[in-house]
This record gives sequence, structure tokens and C-alpha cells, in this order.
Amino acid sequence: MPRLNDQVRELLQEYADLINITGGDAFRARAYEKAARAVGEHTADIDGLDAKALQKIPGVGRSTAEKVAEYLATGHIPALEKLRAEIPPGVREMTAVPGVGPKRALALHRDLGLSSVDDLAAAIRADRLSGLAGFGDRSAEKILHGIELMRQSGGRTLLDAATELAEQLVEALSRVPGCTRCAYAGSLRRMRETVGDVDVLATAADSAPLMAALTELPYVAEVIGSGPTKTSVRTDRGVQIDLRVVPEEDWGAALVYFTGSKAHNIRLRTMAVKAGLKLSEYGLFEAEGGAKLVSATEEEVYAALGLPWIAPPLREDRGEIEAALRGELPDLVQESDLRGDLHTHTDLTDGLATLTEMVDTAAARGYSYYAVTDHAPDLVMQRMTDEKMLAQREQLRELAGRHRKLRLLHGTELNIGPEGDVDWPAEFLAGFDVCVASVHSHFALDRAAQTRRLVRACENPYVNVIGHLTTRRLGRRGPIDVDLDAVFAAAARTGTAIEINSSPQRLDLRDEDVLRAKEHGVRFSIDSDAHATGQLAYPRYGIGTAQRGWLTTEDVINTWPWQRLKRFLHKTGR
Ligand code: DGT
Ligand code: CA
Ligand code: CA
Ligand code: ZN
Repeated sequence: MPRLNDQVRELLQEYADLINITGGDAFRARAYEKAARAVGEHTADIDGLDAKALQKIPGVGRSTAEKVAEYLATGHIPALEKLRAEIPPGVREMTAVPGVGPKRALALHRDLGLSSVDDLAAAIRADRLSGLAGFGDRSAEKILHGIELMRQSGGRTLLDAATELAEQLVEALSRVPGCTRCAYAGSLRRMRETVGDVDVLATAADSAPLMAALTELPYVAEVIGSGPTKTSVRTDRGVQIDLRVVPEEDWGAALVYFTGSKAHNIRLRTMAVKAGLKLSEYGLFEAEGGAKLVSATEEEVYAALGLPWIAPPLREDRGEIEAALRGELPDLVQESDLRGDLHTHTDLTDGLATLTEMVDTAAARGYSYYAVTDHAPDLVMQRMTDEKMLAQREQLRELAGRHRKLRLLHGTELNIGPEGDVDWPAEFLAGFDVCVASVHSHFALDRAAQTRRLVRACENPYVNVIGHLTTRRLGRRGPIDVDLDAVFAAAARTGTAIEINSSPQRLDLRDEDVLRAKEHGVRFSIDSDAHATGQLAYPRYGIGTAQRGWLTTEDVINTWPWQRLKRFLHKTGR
């Protein structure tokens, strides 16, 4: 639950937006907007205040104070609810699209019946905006661009889009004459789940050709700033790129600095100061006299501070410096350690590729085992039946000899019901080699009920892996409310693995929760949840999350040889 002040801020902002959309007094709308910010930024809790006390908050007028007092007393603001009844929430979302605004949103709703940003995008693609009063020729194009910008989820870019962009950049810049080294740094190198911008570092004696090459790339739409050491641009998809160019001899110090995180850098700098040194992006220097000690490689910089090299996903000041000093850094799991994938789909349910196509792609990845886990019948729109599932099993058994080194596992992705029950009875479940179980419905259950259903799912002797535990979708849907510690304890106790779902839209569990789960002794499965052959490559992102959660091969069941995994999958009680 957000702080009460924040709840009220959001309600007042919504009220202001709805006044604007319905063509109400703009002055009144602005007053509510201002009051919204005032309440949000007010340091004391507004809980229990009456109208008179609320009005003492600077920026809160009488009518706002009355509405807030009413909300605190009854949980309702009738004036807001009246406007809500007139305007679907999607219309308010449309106002936030660059180039739309309240007047146009209302026109689009009234004249074309549009009620969401998705509606709007579809209408533009179907050319339904042309001829509409107040919309010139180029406005549809601009609005579509605005929608794309907005979808960069709160200004942050998903890991797959950022990685693709960064790899293209590094390739293009490496080819520029005079460039001796080039790599991406920042949060992307640390494998954070989303990135604010893409940081690229290069070395050259003369930076000018590199800076020019960046600004001339076809997908660069805007140059934000350019100088001899740093150039910032924005792509046509709204992603910012920062390029820094340093002399080759400073590569290591610059890479440490621009990889971050800021918190990790601050720790390193403090260590340097204590040793009578000074650390910057230009190198490690003696504080007195300023002689440069090292700067050429990351290893040298860490070594001069008395540390081993620290892998970028660990550089968050979450204990990595202490572990490094004790010589106890984890031997992190690598993508090449993965021997199989335990959560994938085919076109029997909502996948795009056939069973054979998926199996062939898995074999090409060099896996030694591979599970097909199509959706179970309770996810009604997937139309699964016992017969279809058994027929798929037959088909899979027939493919058994197709790839000599690949063991094929027949599995399913069960639906965890509101009470923690799953789709099939024990006799049918016993026929699967592996069962993933996931929450696909009842996202709004309260914490106790949510926890109960997930603990019960762990206790089911046929459930091997809990899929995408919190069900969040980055930038689109928040996590369910659940007592994770209780679920982790149950998973560890029952021998149920928790998935790291590698889809860049999910990355669920997230890194902090992985760290916590590991404390409980939980085992993990890093899966693609692929719905197409290309998505079988998703574990490269899940591995990032696993590394940020300090995991080793010991923690990850699908790095284990088949015989060991097989014993794990046979839970007690079966
Ligand atoms: P992001 O872009 O928000 O996902 O996160 P980062 O970590 O990529 O942050 P960014 O792009 O602002 O800066 C890249 C790195 O540069 C950052 O990880 C550490 C370093 N850096 C930036 N500003 C500072 C600073 O004020 N102090 C220190 N020590 N390092 C900084
Ligand atoms: Ca960055
Ligand atoms: Ca940056
Ligand atoms: Zn799935």
C-alpha cells in the first residue's frame, strides 16, 4: 500500500486531469494539480487530519481540503467518482501521449469512440484520424511516435531492446578508424532489469571521428550534446546513448567508473582515500604528488585497491566489497552452464512454433535436456484437453531419437487456482516428467490468500517449479501482494524450484528477491518461457538476474547433469 499522502496525491491529480478532459475550468484544474503535489511532498503524514488542518498545508485550498477530509473519513470523493463515471480510464491515459493532451483525447473519444492508448495506435494505423477536425496531416505520425516513447516504460528501456542497440553500437563504433577499444558499460553491463540509458565507452587518440560516427548513425534522431570527451544522442525510439572516449591507457579506470554502480564507485573511492590514493575515471593516483599508479585495465585498478576483479552484476554495494576482501566472491553461474530449459511452449497452446521447430532449436543450443510445458486446461482460452496433451506426449516420444544428445521431457505449465489447487488430479500429473505451476488469474487476492495458494502449490508433490512467481510485467503490471519469505521457506522445504523467468518483459523473480530466496536455501530454474524459437535465447537475460542475485551452479537446477536433476524432480510424497 503506498503512503496515504501519495494515494491522495494520485487522486487529486486524477481529479485535475478529468476536469481538463471534460472541458472544466482550467484554473480549478491547476489548483487541484498544485494541491496534489503539495500533499505528496508534505513531509508529515496526513492521516487523521481534518479539513481545517489540511488547509494549513501550503498549496491546499478550502475545497481541496474538504475533499481530502471526506476521503480520509469515508474513502470516497463523490465529485471524483462522478467524473470517473463519464470518462473511461483509457482516455486519461491518452492525454499523457505526447501530442494528444486533454482536448484531443476527448475529441478522439467522442468522435471515434477510442478508449485507450492501444485503440489510438490502432486507429492511426488504420488511417482513421485523417480528416478529423483539429488533426493535421502530420499529427497522426507525431502521436504514433509519442506512443512509442511512452512505451519505453517510464523512461526505462527493456533489457532486450537495450542489448540489441548496444551491440549494434559497439559493432559500428569499433569499425571507426582510430578506435582501439569499445564496449558498453553502465547498468546494461551490470545486467539491471531495465536501463535508463545506454553508456558506451571507447578509446582513441582522437575522439572526433567516433563522435561524428555516433551522430551520423541512421537511427539517431537527436543530438543532445557533443564535446571532445562525451556525446549524448537519442535514437528514433527515444533511447538515450552516452558515448565517452578516453585515451587507450585509461581504459580500465574509465570502464570501472562508467560501469558503476554509483554506490559501488563510492565504496571504491573511499577505499582509495583511506590508502592515501585518489580514484577517478582517469586512473588511480597518489593523493600527494598526483603520480598515476594504474589505469589501463579493470583488473589492475581493483588489484591496486587490494581487491580481486569483481563481476559487473555484483557491483551494487550489496556486500560484494566485503566478500571480495574475504576472498569469498561467488563463482557466478554463466549462460554456458545451462544444460536445458524447463519452461517452453509450442503452437499447441499460445506458442508460435511447432513442437519439432522448438526441439530442433533447443538441440542447436547444445542442451542436454529440454522440457515442453504447454498450458493446462484451466487457462480456458488455450483450449487444452487431456487428449491433446497425451497426443503431444506421443509426438514428443517419437522425436526422442532425432537429436542424439538431447533428452526430451514432457511437461506442462499448470495454473495455480485461487486456493492453490492445480489443473489435473494426481494420476494425470504423474504422467509428466516435469510440472511448472504459475499464477495466471486472481491477481488481486489479498496477501494472506495469495501466500496460501503459492505455499499450497509448493506442497503439491507434482509441482517442480513455480513459474514467474510475482506475475509482474515490467512497465505494465505490478507484482501480486504475497509474503515471499513464506513462499521461499515452503519452496526450500518441499524441494520446489523457483523460476527466474528470463523474458525481458518479466524477469521474475527479480534480483533482490533472488538474494532473499537464496538465503532460504531455495533452488532456481532459469527458463526462457519461450513462445517462439527466437525466444529460446532469453536465458541470457535471466542469467543476468541470477548473477545479480549471487547465484552459482549449485543453486540452479538446470545447470545440473540429468541424473541429479532427475532426483530433484522426484519430490517426496509422489
Ligand atoms: P541507468 O542509466 O539509470 O540505468 O543507470 P547507470 O548505472 O547506467 O547510470 P548512468 O548512466 O547515470 O551512469 C553510468 C555510470 O557512471 C554509473 O553507473 C556510475 C557512473 N556515474 C555517473 N554519475 C556518477 C556520480 O555522480 N558519481 C559516481 N561515483 N559515479 C557516477
Ligand atoms: Ca546508463
Ligand atoms: Ca548515462
Ligand atoms: Zn509459460
